[in-house]
Amino acid sequence: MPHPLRARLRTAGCAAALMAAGAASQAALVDVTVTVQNLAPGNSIAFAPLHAGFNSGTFDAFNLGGIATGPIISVAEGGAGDLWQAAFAAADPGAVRGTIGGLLLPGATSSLTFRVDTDVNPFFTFAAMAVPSNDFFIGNDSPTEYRLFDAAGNLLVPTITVGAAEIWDAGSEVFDPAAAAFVGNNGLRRNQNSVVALNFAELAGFNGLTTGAGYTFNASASASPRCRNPAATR
Ligand SMILES: [Ca+2]
Ligand SMILES: [Ca+2]
Repeated sequence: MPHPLRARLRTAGCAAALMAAGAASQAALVDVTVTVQNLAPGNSIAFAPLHAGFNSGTFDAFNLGGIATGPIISVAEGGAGDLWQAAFAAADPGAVRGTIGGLLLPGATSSLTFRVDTDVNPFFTFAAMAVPSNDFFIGNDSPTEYRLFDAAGNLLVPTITVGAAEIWDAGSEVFDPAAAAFVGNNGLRRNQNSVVALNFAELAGFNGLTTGAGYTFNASASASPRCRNPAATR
């Protein structure tokens, strides 16, 4: 029988994060509940549904300084992530993938339970669009950045915290509030023809606009390199 484990992906006071806690396990098969929590201040950034997968560490969706391709663009521009999921499945057929929750507003939490063979899929990969934005997202550049399980199936990483300084600009769509998801018309997009870069400063350009959820946006993003929530440390 699978061992139950609880994982929590928390968003620090500036952007988003994974936290797992539970009994150590010996068997390869475990049920892992991943909780994603948006710890951004009220009226600040929200996240599209979080795409995630436990995997073998081979699916690499993007590179800092590289041209974004279809799979990560499908996350960064609109959040649907359909091409990201398909590319993940093609690159790593044994991965256990899913999409956690719906629109994650500031302060909100979503969870999903995955049945994971820790021998086959010890790594965790995630990606979600940050909104409002044209093409901003969170996610791990290296597919082996987060090894959650050791060879014995013990949980190694109970928490992943993502700060504002770790928000990516896909470089695929020009900054334009009129074309930004959550505050504008996504269909008005224009090509940026750039590369993946770290960028959260542009979020302030949406301040004062009314979001699709009805609140007036205020980025309130800070430059601290990792806005780690004390409660989420491991
Ligand atoms: Ca990469
Ligand atoms: Ca952009």
